[in-house]
Amino acid sequence: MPTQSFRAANAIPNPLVAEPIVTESGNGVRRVERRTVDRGVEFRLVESAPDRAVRSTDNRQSRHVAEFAADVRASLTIPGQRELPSKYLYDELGSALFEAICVLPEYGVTRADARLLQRYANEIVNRLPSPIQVAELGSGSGKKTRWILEALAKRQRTYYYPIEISASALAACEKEMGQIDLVSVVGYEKTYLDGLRAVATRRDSQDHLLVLFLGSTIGNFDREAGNAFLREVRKQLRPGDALLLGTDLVKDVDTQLLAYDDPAGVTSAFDLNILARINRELGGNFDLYQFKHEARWNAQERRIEMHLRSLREKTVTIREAQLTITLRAGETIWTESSHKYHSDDVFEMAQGAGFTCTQQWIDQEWPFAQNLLVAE
Ligand code: AVJ
Repeated sequence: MPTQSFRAANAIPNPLVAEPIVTESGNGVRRVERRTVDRGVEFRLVESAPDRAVRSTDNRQSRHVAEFAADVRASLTIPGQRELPSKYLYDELGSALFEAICVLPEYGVTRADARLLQRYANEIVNRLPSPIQVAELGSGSGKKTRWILEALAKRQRTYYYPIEISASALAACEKEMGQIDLVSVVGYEKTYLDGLRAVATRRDSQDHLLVLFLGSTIGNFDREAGNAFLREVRKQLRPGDALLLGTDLVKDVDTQLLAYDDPAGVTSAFDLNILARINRELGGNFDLYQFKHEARWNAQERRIEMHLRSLREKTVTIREAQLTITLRAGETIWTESSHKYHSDDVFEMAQGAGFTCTQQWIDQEWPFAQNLLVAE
């Protein structure tokens, strides 16, 4: 009997064992096809792998740990105010928690961003040169990008390159956007500028580029670093290329504080997860119950700051960072900044970086601006 059931299972044609036919289709997409034919029925397995086939090798994993450990060590030992780099908030759990933040009634940023894109997608697209390809910095799941891609795909086949350090967010984005007619998606699991460099060097000489930097992610940068970042983006562009930049605008302080300290505690969980991640990936022993999430409005810098306050004096060890620190009772770790803008700020930022802000669309319900910056 066991022999027979073994035979029956074995008799199912399995394309996985067939010889792979590999084709490179340009734009970094590698197509692997395996085919078997059984009693006239063809079984086919097709995988499309953008040039990230090497993205999770052991090598890369250990490099990631070393870099994470070095960053944690450097930022937690800054004299005066300890910090952690906000990009480490976004592991798989952090990205999922951020998606939850985006649907909080108190956090209007994402809905305002999406409303503007939905309402003005055609108007925005009509201002762009052709042919044009699209790169997105920090795509997240890419939901709101759909409006722009659909508007563009009405006039041309559109290549869309999401650039994202979160593998899970990138996978979700590729799946979702890959379903739009006449849109081809090639994801880059890279940092913003590395990804943009890869996209920019790969394109043909007649192709223009639209860079999307949505959701007010620029707000994570200090003002000076934000300006420097825009200049770096500009360096990868040609005159006439465009940057669509989302910026959350200054609004009343209570509304802003509530958006970063919601009563259901989702933002608190998002913030605390950075400590949990250090425990998981770097062998840390933070006791999350001994920390309290805090949102502050820094009026001088016009930014919300997220902090984690240690409720008591506590010694923490992080094995992979070879680090032991003692936090005082009441001391905070600064985990993120979200700068807020006046609508005029953006025109200045654009000028300083070699762009002209040719148009701005502002949401009336939740002050937020979509800005079209054209490379000079
Ligand atoms: C993704 C950086 C735009 O600053 O509003 C939301 C991140 N942090 N709630 C923001 C965030 C806490 C968000 N950005």
